[in-house]
Amino acid sequence: MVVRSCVSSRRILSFAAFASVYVLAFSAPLAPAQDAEHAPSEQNAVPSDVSADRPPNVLFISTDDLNHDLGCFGNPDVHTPHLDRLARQAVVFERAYCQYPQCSQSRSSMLTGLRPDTIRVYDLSTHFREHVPDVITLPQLFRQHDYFVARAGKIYHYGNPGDIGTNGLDDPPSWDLVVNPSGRDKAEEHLITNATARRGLGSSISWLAAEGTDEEQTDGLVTTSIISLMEANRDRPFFLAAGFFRPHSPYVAPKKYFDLYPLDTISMPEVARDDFADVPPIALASTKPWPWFGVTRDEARRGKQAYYATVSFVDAQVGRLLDSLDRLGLAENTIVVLWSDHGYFLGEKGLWKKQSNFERVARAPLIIRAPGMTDGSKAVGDNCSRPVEFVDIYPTLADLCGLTPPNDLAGTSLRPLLADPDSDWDRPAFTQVRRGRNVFGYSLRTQRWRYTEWGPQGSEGVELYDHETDPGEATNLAASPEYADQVAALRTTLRELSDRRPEP
Ligand SMILES: [Ca+2]
Repeated sequence: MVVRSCVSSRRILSFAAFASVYVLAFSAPLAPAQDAEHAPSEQNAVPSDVSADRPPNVLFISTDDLNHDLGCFGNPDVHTPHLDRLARQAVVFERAYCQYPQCSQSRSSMLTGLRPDTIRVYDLSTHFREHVPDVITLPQLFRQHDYFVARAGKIYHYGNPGDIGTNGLDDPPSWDLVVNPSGRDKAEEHLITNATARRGLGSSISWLAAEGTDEEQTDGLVTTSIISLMEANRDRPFFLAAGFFRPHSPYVAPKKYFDLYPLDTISMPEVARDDFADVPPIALASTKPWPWFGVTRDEARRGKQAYYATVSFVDAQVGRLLDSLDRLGLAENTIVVLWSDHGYFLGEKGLWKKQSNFERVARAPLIIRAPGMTDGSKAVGDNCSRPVEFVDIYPTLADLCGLTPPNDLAGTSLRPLLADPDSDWDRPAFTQVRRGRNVFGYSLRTQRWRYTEWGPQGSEGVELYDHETDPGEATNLAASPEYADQVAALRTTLRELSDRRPEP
């Protein structure tokens, strides 16, 4: 079994890859070549000599298509002990929202700190520098301040799994060094069961309970790479981005993670057709065939089982990263951010995947552990219920590290909520999605309400859901006279954003 990895950087002096063992050699300073089995043990861990006044490091953990079905977000059925551990040491943002519920649009927005309408990224192929060529991205800002900045795996968009092992739709000015691992999941795609045979693996419901170890999977290699980079750069400020490809389809993970979810414990939610009687058809346009992309109930259960297996696999990789921060004495001076580019349906409402404006897709995990701010404060382990946006991540990290960000960022620092998750907060969250060439749905989330308009001035439909009484968004209240005042107020706020969309 040959595991392949591509590394490129102006700072690299040497690169070596050997069959069966994944080895990286980095410069400045040179890291000892090693693999996961030969990583330093607790006994020979290097004691911390991190100065208290050194700017904090950032460990940025990105997941693909990870939804809220996690222990730390209140789902006891999904086995995520390491994310739960991180959550107990961090602030969990229960209401964090993507700006666009698809990979490239969400990632481009978050990493530039600008909304999709500003960077004009509405599809998977447009690079944000086509419209904002001189933008300073989040990692680029850290490079400008003499951090060592590197990624392994998917941070900007990649076709997943098609582009695994390549640079994908990367942004070279963002990085000092990049690592593009490719593991068994990629090499053994022929073993995957695809229940949606007409779909490519990236848009499929498909699964594989894989042979072999975590470290042979692409995401295991991402983890090993980031651990090596931590070790090599522990003596200077770093921004390291671990970009996991799972739980995005195909749902591939080592067998032991499937064993956590016996199939007879996996059920599918009942689908009520009348749930959609009050929903504009355009809101559902990404979900054909309905329900569940046309698979059988049993196939849907297997898909859900496999998705959860990949979640637990990614969770274990997060655990390896957190353990390494501890072992290297870096935890006390490293901000840890975990996020997912958007949420994900697993059969609720008969829907699967993303590209909608429903809560389950607009909402995605965001966890921030900020040493020195949350430790010892009442914020530690608290959940924050204020609506926040992924464009807030950029100004937050700049703020926490004392860096001056560009002055035109769309978001705001979450520092007040990290200090006290119950702080007053009146900012709403916006999510948008495009249908066809130029019809948009804009959605606004406040602490209580979700309000969505499709087409110009809502001409293709309007939705209003009361999350105090209807977290599953079963009843569209937009046409109810008793909510007219509420709709009017939310509409005004929504259109402050949607009316600014530039001409195509
Ligand atoms: Ca994604």
